[in-house]
Amino acid sequence: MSTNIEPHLNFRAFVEALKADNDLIEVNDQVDPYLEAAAITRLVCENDEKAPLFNNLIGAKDGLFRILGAPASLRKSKSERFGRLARHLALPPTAGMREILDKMLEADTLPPVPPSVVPTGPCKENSIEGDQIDLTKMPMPWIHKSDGGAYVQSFGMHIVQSPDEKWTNWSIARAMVHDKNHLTGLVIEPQHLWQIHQMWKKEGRDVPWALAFGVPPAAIMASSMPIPDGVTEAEYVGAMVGKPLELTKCDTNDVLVPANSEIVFEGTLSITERGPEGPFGEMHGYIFPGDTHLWPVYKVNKITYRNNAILPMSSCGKLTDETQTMIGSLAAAEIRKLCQKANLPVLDAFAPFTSQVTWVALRIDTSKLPSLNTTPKQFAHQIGDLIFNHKAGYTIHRLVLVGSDIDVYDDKAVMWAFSTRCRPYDDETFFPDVRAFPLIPYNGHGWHSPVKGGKVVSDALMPVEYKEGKRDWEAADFRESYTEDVKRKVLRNWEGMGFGRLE
Ligand code: 4VP
Repeated sequence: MSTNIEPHLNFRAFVEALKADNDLIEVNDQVDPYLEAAAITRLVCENDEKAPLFNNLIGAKDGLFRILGAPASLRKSKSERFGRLARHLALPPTAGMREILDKMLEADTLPPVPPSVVPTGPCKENSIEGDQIDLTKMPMPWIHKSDGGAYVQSFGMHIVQSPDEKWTNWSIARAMVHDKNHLTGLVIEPQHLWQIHQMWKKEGRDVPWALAFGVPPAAIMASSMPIPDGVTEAEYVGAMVGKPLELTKCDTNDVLVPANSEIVFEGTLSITERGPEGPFGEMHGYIFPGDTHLWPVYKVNKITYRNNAILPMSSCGKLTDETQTMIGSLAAAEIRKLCQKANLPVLDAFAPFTSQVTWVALRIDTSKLPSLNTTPKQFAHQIGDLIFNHKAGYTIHRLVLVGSDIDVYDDKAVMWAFSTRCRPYDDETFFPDVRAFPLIPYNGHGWHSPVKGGKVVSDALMPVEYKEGKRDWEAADFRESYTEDVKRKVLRNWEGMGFGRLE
């Protein structure tokens, strides 16, 4: 009997949990996987609407496939804003971002829990192979009109292993349909998929590979997080959820996949063959039509899948979707951990959505600042050198240092501190020699190197915080500018006066 049956360990149960939460819309009318499903999902993301489950796609056949859009986007309700993320981790739907990120970091401090290998599982309920496979005939989602292809892979999990078998990496990286049995996709430095691809290149062999869709939600979260090089996500997730993940062997290679995956592509990632890939409407909210490049080719030898399989899809772009809720937030969590391990007084870290997750705000324990005996320049260098030279800081171009009074999970608070406490240029330290993130338009399509420089530490700490470890101002807001008596009275009478309920 499987023990991986709860929503965070089983994608099908996760879909049921969203339904029970009244956070799912089942779309039973026929929907076109060419643009229509993604357009609906895009509007869902732009309005924090319920996740759409497309049960009736044009071209679906023999159980391949349905689509779940917006699997980890936001909910409209303020108190359950991160409810869909929380359900990935068996947290209550009211969990805040700090609680979610703490859960994701917890495994770093726990002994790894290796997966258990099981003989079979739901992912083996159906299969096709060889000439039966024609990816061009399946209801592959075409996500943005100027995309270079049908991006079947926006939320699946690539599984590759180092040639010495010591490290098995799980990660998300985009991939599109190339022809009837091939995909092309980004394999980009310094990502772990790229690192392992390099290792096999040295060996002169193609990479045994699987791409699993609809994996345990806790696993897809770890796949999005920049955990350290060499750490096997299956063991990290096992530690995080407190039990082994059940994996089963692919039929045509030795790669182990979550046994309850919705759909599994088995095959190889080529070390020699490349094909046109992109463009793709990306996480920063842009697509550059015609911007096609050559990237490695994946060959699909066999597909196994659950009955009535569900393909998860991220219709990514402008706020707010999985590329912000997961990529940004989880990078920030890892950055917090790195700072704390280096004994820097960092209390919280978060990538404000309104920065399109190109910034991370670091909440500094202001009370500790005087005892550091540091200067703003030294402090900025200490933090910038650490984070911008580390893979976890790859996607982040601005670190904003804020005082203890700032809730970094509140974009408005971060923007307030940045705008009013960090004097442009004078309070900023630039890093022209570190690795840049080429996907950001000002890098990949700007005036400067797409892969180097353009990073900054913006110091929004005030001199009094460095010198005295406390602030000498009050915020001109409801919380800080009124007496407790007055606030209590206002809140008591609020709805009676005819104002709306405060959530
Ligand atoms: C987190 C990195 C990243 C790399 C490529 C891409 O398409 C999205 C994110």
